[in-house]
Amino acid sequence: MKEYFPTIPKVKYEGSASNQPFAFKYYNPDEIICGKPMREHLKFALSYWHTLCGDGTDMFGRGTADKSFGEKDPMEIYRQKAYAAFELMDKLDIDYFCFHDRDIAPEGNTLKETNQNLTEITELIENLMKEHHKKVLWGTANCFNHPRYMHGAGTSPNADVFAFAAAQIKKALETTVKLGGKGYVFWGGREGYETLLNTDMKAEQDHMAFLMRLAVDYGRSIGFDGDFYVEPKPKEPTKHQYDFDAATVLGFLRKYGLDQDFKLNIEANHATLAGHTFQHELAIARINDAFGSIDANQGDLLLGWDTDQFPTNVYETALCMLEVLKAGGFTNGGLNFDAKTRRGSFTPEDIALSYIAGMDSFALGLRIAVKLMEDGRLEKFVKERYNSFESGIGAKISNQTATMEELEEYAISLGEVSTNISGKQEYLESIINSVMFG
Ligand code: XUL
Ligand code: CO
Repeated sequence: MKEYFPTIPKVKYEGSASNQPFAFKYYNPDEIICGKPMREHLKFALSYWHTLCGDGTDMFGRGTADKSFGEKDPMEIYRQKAYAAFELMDKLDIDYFCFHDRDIAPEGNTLKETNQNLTEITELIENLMKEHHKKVLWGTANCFNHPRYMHGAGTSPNADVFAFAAAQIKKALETTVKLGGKGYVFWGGREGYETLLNTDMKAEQDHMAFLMRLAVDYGRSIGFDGDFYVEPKPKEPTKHQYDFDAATVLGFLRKYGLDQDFKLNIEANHATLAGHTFQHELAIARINDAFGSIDANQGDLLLGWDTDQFPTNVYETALCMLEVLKAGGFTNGGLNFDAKTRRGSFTPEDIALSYIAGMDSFALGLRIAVKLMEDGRLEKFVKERYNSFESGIGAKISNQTATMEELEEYAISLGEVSTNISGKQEYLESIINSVMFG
């Protein structure tokens, strides 16, 4: 059988002392941590688009990596991509993958032809999944690349475009169900506006919600029993995206009665573009029972766009995994590396080294998060910080029986607040360092 990445060996756990580049230093897939194997805590997924399609093209230059696998015919190229994807997942010990419809099969001249292409490659992928024991984390439709989506898809001012988007999502849902995916993502690439001077924001949002309702109803009717996700992102490609951040999306879902079917897919770099920390977005999802899945990457805080870098900042991965543990772990979701190698990291080996770096960073993050929980000082501090709500007037506030009159009377009787205690931010940050570095 043809080998697509002959210079990449099967990557195994060797421990932190290893200096072998193609080895995991911290990710030991079958090691049991808090009652379950690391692979189940982390549920790593390969992103088909970056890994098998992204060629390093940027606004100033053409691709630096060839992902055509020596083929010319579009269908043949995509068949090779599929074989290559499964070889990579095997070598990197990755159990899941995520895809857009257009990542796995090429567009034809008509929608009918495009759908036929997709059906054909889906069958190949289904067989490869069985052979290699791999699973779909989530599927989605690419409703942003084709020129017809210049003004958006579900939010386009053109009803014909809406119909095209619906048709595309219908087929993407069928594909996801056929491949046994437990997640389906809506990411609003171009679902937003460039200027309000030409935009009926209410109509656009009503249409988008209707499209999501149609997708839910259709998905459930064909047996999709997984989670629908919205992936918040504030901007890029549009100036303003309607799925701006976790809180905005929750407001939208509730307004349109979609909150029972949708959870959130939180992406690190999207959080920072919205001016939030990754931890903030995850916490918003968790406290609203909307924690679903994660697009694992990191941005460059000096840049104002989505750089989709492989995550290597362990402080961030630790705080992320702390949120995941607090949320009770993943159910249908997981950690999808929505990340690409830099334009200058153009070799096949770079792909493997980047995944290893990302997986090890999250494995370290998990190990640290567990230690932070076992250490207990952070949790204890936060609990104690609010203990004024456990008795007296505080208990009446927390069980919501206090009245305005009573609170006024109480405040007057106090004279002044004399019990504020320090927030000890610096001390708490030093606890993280001591847990991380011993
Ligand atoms: C774009 C992005 C997408 C979604 C899926 O910023 O994150 O790749 O994850 O459409
Ligand atoms: Co993403």
